[in-house]
Amino acid sequence: MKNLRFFLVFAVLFMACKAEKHTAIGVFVPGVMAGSPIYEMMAQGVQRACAEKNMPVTVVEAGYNQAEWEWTLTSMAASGTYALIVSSNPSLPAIAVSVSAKFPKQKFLLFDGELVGNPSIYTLRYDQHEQFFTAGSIAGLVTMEHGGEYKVGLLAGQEYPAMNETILPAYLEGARALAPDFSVDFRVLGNWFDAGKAAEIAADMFNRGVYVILCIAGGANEGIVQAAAEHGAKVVWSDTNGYGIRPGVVVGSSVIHQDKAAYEKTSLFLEDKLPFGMAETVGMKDGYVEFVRDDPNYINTVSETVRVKQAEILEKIMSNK
Ligand code: RBF
Repeated sequence: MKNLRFFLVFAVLFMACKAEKHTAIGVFVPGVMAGSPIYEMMAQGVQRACAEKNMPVTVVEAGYNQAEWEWTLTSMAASGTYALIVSSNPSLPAIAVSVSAKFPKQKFLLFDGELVGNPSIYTLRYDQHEQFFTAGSIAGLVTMEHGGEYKVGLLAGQEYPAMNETILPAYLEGARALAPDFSVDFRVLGNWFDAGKAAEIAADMFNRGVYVILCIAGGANEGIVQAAAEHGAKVVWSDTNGYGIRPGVVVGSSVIHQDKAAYEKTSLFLEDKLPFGMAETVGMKDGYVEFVRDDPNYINTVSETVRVKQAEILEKIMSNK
C-alpha cells in the first residue's frame, strides 16, 4: 500500500515535470490541410523554421466541426508538450483567449486574426482590403472585356466578420473603381469542403450572368473551377498562386505570403524574440500581399489590355493613390 502511494506520488511528479518540458511546436489546423493553401503555407513555414533548429513539429487537423475546435486546442495546451501552438483563422484569437485562461503558460502564434494585449498571444493578419480590392479589379476588368452585365461573383465557405466587413466590400470596391454600377452576386456554401454543392451554386451564378467568381471556399474551390471550365467562365483564386490549377480558367491570383510569415515568426519565437501581446498587420508594401502578374498562365489567359489596366491599379496601390 505504502509502495503504491509512493509510486503514485512519483508518477504524478514525473508527469508534472514532463508536462513542463516542451518537446515540440504544435500546428493547429482549424479544418483540414488539403485544399486550403492558407493552412498548407502555415505548416510549411513552421516546418522550415523548426527544421533549422532541430525542433520537432506536430500538425493537428481539428476537422470541420467548429464546435470541437476549442476542445482540441485545450487538449493540446493541456498536454504541456508544445512550446508554441501556431494556428491561422479569424476565429482563433477568441478560442485561444479562453484556452489561455486555463493554461496561462501556453504561448500562441496566430495568423489571419487579430488580438492585442494578451501576454501569451501574438497575432499577424494581412491587409485583406488590398488583397481583395485587386481581386475585384481583375474580375471587373475581365467581365467588362467579355461584355454583358456589370456583375462579379463571390462564393464563400461561410459568412464571418472579415468576409462581411472587409473581403466582400473590398472586392466590390475593386470592381466599382472601374464602373460604379458593378454589383456582386455573393453566395455562401455553408462549409469548406463540399465541392459538388459549390459546383451547383457556381453553375447557377454563371447561368444568371456572372462571368467571373472569386473562390474563397477552401477544399470546395475545385467545384467552382470545374463549373467555370464547363460554362466557359472564369475564376479568381485567393491566398496562393492558382493559375496552374486550370490554365485558361484562372484569371487572377490575389495571394498572401503566409509561408514566409510563418517561417519568420516561428524563427523569432525560437530565438525568444516574438513580442507576445502584440498584433501586426502586413500588406503589399511589406511584401506579404501580392497580385501575381508574372505567371505565364496569367499572361497567356488574360489580354494585354486588361493586364496593363490591372498593372496600373497595382502601381496606384503601391504608390498610395
Ligand atoms: N479558408 C480556407 O481556405 N479553408 C478553410 O477551411 C477555412 N475555414 C474557415 C473557418 C472559419 C470559421 C473562418 C472564419 C474562416 C475560414 N477560412 C477558411 C477563411 C480564411 O480565414 C480566409 O478568410 C480566406 O482564406 C481568405 O484569405
